[in-house]
Amino acid sequence: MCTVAHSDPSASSVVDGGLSDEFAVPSHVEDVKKLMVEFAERHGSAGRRVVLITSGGTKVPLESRTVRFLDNFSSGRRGASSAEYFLYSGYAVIFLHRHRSLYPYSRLYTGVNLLDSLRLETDKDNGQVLVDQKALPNIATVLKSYQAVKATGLLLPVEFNTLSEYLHLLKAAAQALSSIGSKAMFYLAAAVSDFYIPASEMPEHKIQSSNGPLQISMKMVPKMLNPLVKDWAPQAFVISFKLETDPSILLERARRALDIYNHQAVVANVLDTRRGYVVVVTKDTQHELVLTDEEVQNEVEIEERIVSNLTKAHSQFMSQV
Ligand code: PAZ
Repeated sequence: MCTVAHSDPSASSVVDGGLSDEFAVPSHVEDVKKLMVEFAERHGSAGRRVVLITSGGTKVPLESRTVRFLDNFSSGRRGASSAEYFLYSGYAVIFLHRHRSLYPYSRLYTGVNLLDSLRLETDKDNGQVLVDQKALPNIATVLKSYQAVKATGLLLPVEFNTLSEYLHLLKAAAQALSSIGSKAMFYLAAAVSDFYIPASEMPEHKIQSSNGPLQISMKMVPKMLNPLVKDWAPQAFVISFKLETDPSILLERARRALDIYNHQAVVANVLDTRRGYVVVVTKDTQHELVLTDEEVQNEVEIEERIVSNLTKAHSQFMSQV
């Protein structure tokens, strides 16, 4: 592992919310950043808007040779389905997602056992393998959309495994997108841990239960929104997400985030109702997006509404700068 070189101005702790002091820079970040810079410039110069979506949860290890970790509930469904709706709306998408969380298009088949949906045309081992389209509903349409997106290079998937990777890749993405100014949108739907154990305070080996009950002390993860909005991509359209379990504090927390970070909108949601109800909160407005029972039955997805609301707000934002 290497630590952040203080001679690298882009890694200076003045603009990274303390990131460089606590989290080592993963070795592949510079290479991924080059891909993101090229992606942003290619699509920006073609007049296209680019959205960075963060998606999935984060794992926080308790031991450096990790046996145990603290995880969270996020499946990555919101990020993956939103990516599809942004692509339909003409955006190019950088999809910064946790390894093995839901992925655009394939997310529709995560509950399916692949082997139950295939059959052999003949008994021969090298014969054709056929797909049972009943086991994979709409597979032809979905496959066409997926292949079209791949062929046009509109989707750049970037994976993270650790919290440190997530933080450094988000910073790299923000710096990469700064070149396209207000055409960039940040859609920060990942559920990122607020707490972590610094490497220097983590036991190396598996914590022994024979030592009795465990007490852990965790530090606060640096808030990335602050340097993102102020320093890394100050012209971009930035949306954060706020999840609560107590509905009575949701809107106050969303408004507080807008006051502190001064970004454009918060998508506020409650754990149990998040698939059918969200509120898009801006400094001056508050839009409730709700699915009716009938819409839920017809498999309408709330992400379609969220993306439609935010792409319109993004157009307005761009016309004002
Ligand atoms: O990933 P998912 O579809 O299961 O859940 C989406 C979500 C609840 C993680 C997202 O809407 C969200 O609120 N993200 C921010 C969470 C937070 O840190 O407050």
